[in-house]
Amino acid sequence: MNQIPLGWSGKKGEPITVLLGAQWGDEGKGKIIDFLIQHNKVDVTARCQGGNNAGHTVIANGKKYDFHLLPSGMISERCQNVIGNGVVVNLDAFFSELEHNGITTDQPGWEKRIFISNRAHLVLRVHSQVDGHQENSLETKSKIGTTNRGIGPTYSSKCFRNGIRVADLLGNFDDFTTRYKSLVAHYRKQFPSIQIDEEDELASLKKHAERIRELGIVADTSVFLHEARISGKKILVEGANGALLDIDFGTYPYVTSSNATVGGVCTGLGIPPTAVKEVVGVVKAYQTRVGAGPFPTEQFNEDGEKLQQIGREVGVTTGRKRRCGWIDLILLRSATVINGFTAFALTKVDVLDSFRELKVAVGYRLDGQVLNFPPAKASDWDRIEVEYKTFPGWQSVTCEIRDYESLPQQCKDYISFIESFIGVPIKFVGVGAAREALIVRK
Ligand code: 2SA
Ligand code: GDP
Ligand code: MG
Repeated sequence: MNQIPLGWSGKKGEPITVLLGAQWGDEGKGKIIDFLIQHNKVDVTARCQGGNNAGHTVIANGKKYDFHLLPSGMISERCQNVIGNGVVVNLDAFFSELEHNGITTDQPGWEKRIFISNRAHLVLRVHSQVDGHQENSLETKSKIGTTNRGIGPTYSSKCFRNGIRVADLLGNFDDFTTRYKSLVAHYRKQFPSIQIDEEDELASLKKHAERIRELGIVADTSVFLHEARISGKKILVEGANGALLDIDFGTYPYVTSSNATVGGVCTGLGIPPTAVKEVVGVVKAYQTRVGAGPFPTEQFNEDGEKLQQIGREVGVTTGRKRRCGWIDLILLRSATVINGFTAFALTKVDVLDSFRELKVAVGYRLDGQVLNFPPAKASDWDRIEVEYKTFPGWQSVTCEIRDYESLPQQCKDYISFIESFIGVPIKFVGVGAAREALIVRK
C-alpha cells in the first residue's frame, strides 16, 4: 500500500468545494464538475459515496465520457483523483471503466492520478446477485428499481460488519479467502439459489490484488486529502446520485444505500466539516427520476414525454428511460435545508425552450394540511396534492447564449423565481450538453 506521510502541523489548509445532486440524480453533475475543474484549477477530485451505480456524463475534448465509479477529474491531466472510504468498489468495473473511457491508452501515467481508499468496501459478485434476488422477491409495487450493481447489499455487508475492504484484499490472501467464503456462505443461507463460482472470482480478485499492488493506487486517502489540503491544493468533492436518493433524507425506501447529502462527504472521505466551504447544488430545470418511488410532480402526459425526449432522459448506467415532471421547489428546499447549498447550477434550461407553459411546484398538502417538508412515511406520498405556479415559456432557442442578460425575459423570470423561492444564488445556467454551453453569472 502507498504510505503517505502525515505531516501534522495543525495548519487549516485550503477550503474544500463540494458538488452535490439536489434532486434524484442525473442533474448534470459531470458537466459542472468538468467546468469547475478547469475554471477553479482544481487539483484533486474525490468521490465519497455510491459506487458504479452512478453515471456522470462529461462531453469534452470532442469525446463523450461516462464515469460510474471513477471521479470525473480523470479526464483532466492536472487532476488527482480519490475514491474514498465511503465508496463501494467493484474492481472489474474500475478497470473496465478506465479502459472504456480510453484513460489507460490515452493518458500515460494515469495510475499516478488515482487513489482508492484502503477502507473502501469491495462489491463482490454475491452482492450483485443478491441485489437482483432481493428485487425479484419484492412485489411489483415495492420494487426499488435499483441499478442491479450490488450497491445496497455491499453497504448492508459493511453495516453487518462482515464486509470486505480493499485493505483485506491486499493482505494475506488465505485470510482474505476465508472472509470471502464466509461472506458467500452467509448469503447462500439467505438466498440458496444464488450462483457464484467462488474459485473463479477468487482467481480474478487475486489478479486484481496483484495489479493494484503493482500500480500503487491504494492509500489512506483521508491522509492524502489532509496533506493535499494543507499544502494548498484545491479539492472538489463529486457527489453521486442526489439528495432525494439519500438513505436518510430521500424518499425512503426508494433510495440508494448511501448518504448522498453533505454528511456523506465527511464520513465518506474522512475530512472535517470545517474544511468544507462551498456546497454547490446541481439542479435540473425540471425533475427526473430513474427507478421506482414517489414523484409528486411527475407528468404522465405529453409534457412528460416531451421532457424525456428533448432532454434525452435515459439512464447512463442501465439505459432505462427516466421519468419526467416539473421542478419541485418543496423538495429542493428540503435538500437545501440539509445540504446548506451556497450556490446552484441550474442545468438543462435549454430543454424547456419549446414549452408554451411551464409549471413549478410551490406547495404540498397532505390530507388538507400544508406540508413544508417532505413526509417521512412512504405511504403518505400517494396522498400529496401539489400546488403549482405556472410560468409562460420563452419559446426561443437558448443553446448559443453565453451571458445571463441575453436570456429571454421569461427564462430569467423562471430562474429568478427559483432563486428567490429557495434563497440560494443560481451561479451557473446550463443551456446544452457541450462543455461550453454554460452561462456563468457574474
Ligand atoms: P441502487 O442501484 O441501489 O443505487 O438503486 C437505488 C435507487 O437509486 C437510484 N439510482 C440512480 N438514480 C439516478 N441516476 C443514477 N445513476 C444512473 C444514471 C442510473 C441508470 O446516471 O443514469 O443508468 O439507471 C442512479 N443510481 C442509482 C436507482 O434508480 C434506484 O431508484
Ligand atoms: P449526472 O449523473 O448528474 O452527472 O448527470 P447524467 O450524466 O446522468 O445526466 C445528465 C445528462 O444531461 C447528460 O447526458 C449530460 O450530457 C446532459 N447535460 C448536462 N447539462 C446539460 C444542459 O445544460 N443541457 C442539456 N441539454 N444537456 C445537459
Ligand atoms: Mg447520472
